[in-house]
Amino acid sequence: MIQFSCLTDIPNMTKGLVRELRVRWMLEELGLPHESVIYSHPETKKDPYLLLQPFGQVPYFKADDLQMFETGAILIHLALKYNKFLSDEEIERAHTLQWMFAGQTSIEPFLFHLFLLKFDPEATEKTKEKAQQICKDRVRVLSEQLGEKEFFGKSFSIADIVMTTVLRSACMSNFLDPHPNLLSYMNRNEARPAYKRALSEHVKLYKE
Ligand SMILES: N[C@@H](CCC(=O)N[C@@H](CS)C(=O)NCC(=O)O)C(=O)O
Repeated sequence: MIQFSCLTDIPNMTKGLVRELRVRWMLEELGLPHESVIYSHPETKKDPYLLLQPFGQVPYFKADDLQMFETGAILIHLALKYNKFLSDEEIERAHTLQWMFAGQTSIEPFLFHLFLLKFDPEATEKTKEKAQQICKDRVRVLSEQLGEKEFFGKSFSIADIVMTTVLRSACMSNFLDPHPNLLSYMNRNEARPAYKRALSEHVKLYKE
């Protein structure tokens, strides 16, 4: 049985933002049986957890003889193994990977930085405004690039799993409001039955 790790005892404000949701969503899309292994935050910082995820983060992923970490790599592995959500046509595949990495490296770190600043008592208003502006600019470029397209590639792909989950925190800060195409993109992807199933399992980890 495929297994992946997730956290319990984590703040309610991270609901729907933890990266394990991406792996859940992919597994639901693929219709693969899976189980999540739940850890407390302190447990992830010591052995035996560190043997599975050396940075002490979630998720790790285990299937048969394979043990790995890094959400993006897990999604690529699953897409290649099951030949879904990553085209085998060279140009389309390259563009899917481009948008997947754009989500993870050109958008997510800036949104995360802003998230951290919000809870940093030493962060000045000026620093927060600057960080906000970077996020707004990145989201604007994304909106321009998506244009009237349904997805970042020709069809739904691992790039959309990453981008949708990355943009959830941008949604919470209302950064998508000036961009109806991105709002429709989010609605379209979040309406997928596999996403709904994944999110419903994910939120069960949180105590109200
Ligand atoms: N690059 C890693 C990042 C994993 C990561 O940041 N996990 C967060 C949850 S989204 C975590 O475990 N945070 C708790 C911590 O760092 O102590 C991946 O994509 O898998």
